[in-house]
Amino acid sequence: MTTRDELLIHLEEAAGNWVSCESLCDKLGVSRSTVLKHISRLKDDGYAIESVPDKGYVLRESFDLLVPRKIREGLQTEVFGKKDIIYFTEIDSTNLKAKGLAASGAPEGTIVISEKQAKGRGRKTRGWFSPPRDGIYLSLILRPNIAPRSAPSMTLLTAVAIAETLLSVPGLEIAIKWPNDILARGKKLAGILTEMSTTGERIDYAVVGLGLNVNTARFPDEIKDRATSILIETGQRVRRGTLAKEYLKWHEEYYGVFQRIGFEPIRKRWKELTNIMGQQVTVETIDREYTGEVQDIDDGGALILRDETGGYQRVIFGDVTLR
Ligand code: BT5
Repeated sequence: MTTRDELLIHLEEAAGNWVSCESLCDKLGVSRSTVLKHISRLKDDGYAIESVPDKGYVLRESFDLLVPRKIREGLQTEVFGKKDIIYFTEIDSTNLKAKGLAASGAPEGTIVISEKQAKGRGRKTRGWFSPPRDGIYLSLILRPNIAPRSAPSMTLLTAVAIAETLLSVPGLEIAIKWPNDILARGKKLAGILTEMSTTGERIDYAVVGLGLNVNTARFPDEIKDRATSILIETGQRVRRGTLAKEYLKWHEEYYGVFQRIGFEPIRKRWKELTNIMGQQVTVETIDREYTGEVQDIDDGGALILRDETGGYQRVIFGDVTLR
């Protein structure tokens, strides 16, 4: 953890009480000027820190930070988030960090979470807009015992877990779009990035990254017509910590179903939560374009299309457009 993030966690744990500069220097093992520098930068980044010469510092409005303590409080899981929660106020990408940790042996259930991403990643070379403290940017390390060809099912399982989480938010109308989007009234509310490392027929680890727009009020021009947030949809701000915990609970539950029973129950639920069954779609993949009516998803999470000639096509990855 960086000194800056440790400092913020100390202030948050003080729960609205003043913390002296001396005690921060002691706890962090750094000089007074380092503390002052980090406090000043955190303030510049919008953290509500007050300072008074004889008292020290206090963090106001810390109720919705995604610090590990807030995630652990009341978390109803056995494994997810019960191991390490690696927290950042700012990082390039939580998926990148999680992949590094997984490669050096971090156990299943480890999560990486950040208040902001400087280079949030989408699929291929795309980006993910990740403004500070507005969304949930969370990556989960998994070590599923499945063949690499079944990997798309991890993304679909995650989509179901996110959809279940969002169903409890009043006034939100959501649908899953194959393979990795959650839409609200046709606009993108959440995206999933699943990345993995394999050896032969084995998955060493998978990292499942969730980007969810919670209290985002505005999007950049390039995406403002296609992106939305819970705040924009419902007019209400929602606590990110509560949502993140709900998501971890649902994800662990479906992951357990997947391991005990297989993909079938998830496939069934996915089909209830998507709006693309029976729709005419175009799917753009790396090397070609498919068109047809969505018939089904198969037991590995691939999309099954029926084209004009009555032939069936199986598509593993791609970008879907409704026609
Ligand atoms: C995705 O890619 O939807 C996967 C997004 C995953 C983001 C999470 S955040 C935590 C973890 N760490 C990471 O670095 N990434 C994951 P894709 O289907 O390729 O969609 C990307 C496209 O969505 C972009 O090209 C934009 O058009 C649009 N977009 C970018 N930011 C958005 C946002 N915040 N909300 C809605 N749409 C967005």
